[in-house]
Amino acid sequence: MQDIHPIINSFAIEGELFSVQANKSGHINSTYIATFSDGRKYTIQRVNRAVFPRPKAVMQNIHLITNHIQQKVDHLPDATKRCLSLVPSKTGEHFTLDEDGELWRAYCYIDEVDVFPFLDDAQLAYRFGEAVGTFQAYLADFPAEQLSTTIEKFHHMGHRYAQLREAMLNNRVNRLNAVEAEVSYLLGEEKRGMALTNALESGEVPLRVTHNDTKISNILFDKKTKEGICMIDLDTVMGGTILFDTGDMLRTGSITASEDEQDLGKVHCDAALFTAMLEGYRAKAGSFLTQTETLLLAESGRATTQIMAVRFLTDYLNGDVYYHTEHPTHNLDRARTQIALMQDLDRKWDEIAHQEHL
Ligand code: GN1
Ligand code: MG
Repeated sequence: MQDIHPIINSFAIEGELFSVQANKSGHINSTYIATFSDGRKYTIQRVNRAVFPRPKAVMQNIHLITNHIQQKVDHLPDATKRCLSLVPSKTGEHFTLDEDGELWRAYCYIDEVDVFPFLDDAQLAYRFGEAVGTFQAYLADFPAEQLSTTIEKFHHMGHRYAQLREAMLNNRVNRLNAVEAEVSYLLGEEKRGMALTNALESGEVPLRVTHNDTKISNILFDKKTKEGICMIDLDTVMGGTILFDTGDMLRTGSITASEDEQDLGKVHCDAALFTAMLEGYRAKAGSFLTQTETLLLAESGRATTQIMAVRFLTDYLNGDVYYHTEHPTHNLDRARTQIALMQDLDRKWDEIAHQEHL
């Protein structure tokens, strides 16, 4: 492990460093928790340059939106838990660069919270929905065009299918034969999967500030109140359709197992959780949703599950070059859970999609 003491030392943090621990939960960045002798903690992260080629633009986006949200939550109880807060470097920037030119940032650590890999409680699902709606509501008056596009076509389904086809063509690590069933299922679903991309491109749904990674493990739930109090992992905040966020919420909040579960018998869509999330979400976002956005809510859950299936399978075919993996079939396992979830969403479609007309 790289010695990160000089990096921590370059942030404007007073006091004596007590310990540093690696946190392995993200698929993209490298994360450490630094504890100081007086008990204060900070999250120290290296932004993955292969994924984010313009990390300074990522930091500028984060700076802009955290300032905006902080003003909105200032008067609320536990205000410091409601938004990530960047720690400046000693030279007054929102980040520091190490000797290899890698960008690092520090956030104040938010304590007394729970994080879940998936849910099994409808009340928490409702709270998750509220958290996503609240995040969007805070940013509803932020001009989306002020944000840089830090990953081009991030949620563009056509682009993700083009990447899948390229990976199939290259078959770089000879894995194509082993995934014929997955590939053929996903190719058959391509047209339907375009729903969100098409709606955004045609202007049927508006461009808004979106988080783009609202998976369940990116929400901090307050230990005491159980409120979904803070949305973390702001790297991909950009302009988009808020359906990308409802989609990732429904994908990760309705599944009954972890994203990389190998026993597909455990992977289902829990219709009660799906419904509860949408109720909580509407309670906070109802005032600004357009009719078309509302009509596409359930579809957003399916499309976002699909885009993740395509992306995981693509990375599997490319030899695991994008996501952190811990074993050779990790990306394939992830792709398979997403396909299983899509299929179960379809089985339960009448039950879960009717509510979009409420
Ligand atoms: C990645 O950064 P992390 O691990 O929260 C990915 C998301 C996926 C997610 C799936 C920049 O998120 O798009 O939905 O994995 N982030 C990026 O777990 O590609
Ligand atoms: Mg992320």
